[in-house]
Amino acid sequence: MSKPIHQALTIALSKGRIFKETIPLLKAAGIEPLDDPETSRKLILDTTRDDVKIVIIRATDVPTYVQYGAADLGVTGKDVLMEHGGEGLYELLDLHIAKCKLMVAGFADQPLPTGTVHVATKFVNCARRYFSSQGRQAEIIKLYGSMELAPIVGLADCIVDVVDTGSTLKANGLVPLEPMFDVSSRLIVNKASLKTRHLPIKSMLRQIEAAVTVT
Ligand code: PRT
Ligand code: MG
Repeated sequence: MSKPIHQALTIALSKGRIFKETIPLLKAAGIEPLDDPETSRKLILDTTRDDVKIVIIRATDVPTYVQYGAADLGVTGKDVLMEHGGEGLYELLDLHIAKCKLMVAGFADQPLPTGTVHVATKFVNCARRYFSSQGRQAEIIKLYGSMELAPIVGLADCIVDVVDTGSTLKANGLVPLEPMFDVSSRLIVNKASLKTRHLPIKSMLRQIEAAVTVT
């Protein structure tokens, strides 16, 4: 496989909140994208550093790109990372951005069944691990979006999803029931890249680390 863009260090980012909140941290390492992914259709962005490129991909694909070395580095939510499993990569740094919680959510007035709980989620691995670690039977129903609808239409007793303000749950008559874990975005690195490109990665890591605001 030829890897033309691999002369440079490649950082995988998703559009939206992760991109917006990562940009100030990359700036501290002298890295500023030359295009705005919200207005440009480019998927590979040159930056103010000749030796660094940014690839724009779906949030859930970031660990996969880094696992296979298609990107050397990436920024991904802990939720996405836990769901992926972390194979082939290392978590380098907690960036303390894009914070939220992975939650079990459902109806305030309906306790979850003591028998099999029907759980709708896109986080099937996280949900399976959570319920089985508590010795609870769960049927996990994989969805790709609009999880909040599932309990309302009787598809599931509850959902597992990321929650920030809780207003999306509230707007659909749901409440947080059980917190599973706190989520923030992490800087991840391909295991082989960390060995072969140790020096540039380490210096970039130091500069980013110094810019992180722990909240
Ligand atoms: O949207 P797409 O399918 O491409 O992927 P994605 O949803 O995984 O990407 P994106 O950019 O929406 O989220 C990227 C990462 O941001 C997630 O993996 C989380 O780590 C983090 N994050 C932080 C959040 C939120 N806060 C958040 N609030 N991700 C999603 N949400 C959703 C939430 O599920 C709800 O539907 O935003 C909506 C508003 O939340 P409330 O609670 O404030 O109403
Ligand atoms: Mg989204």
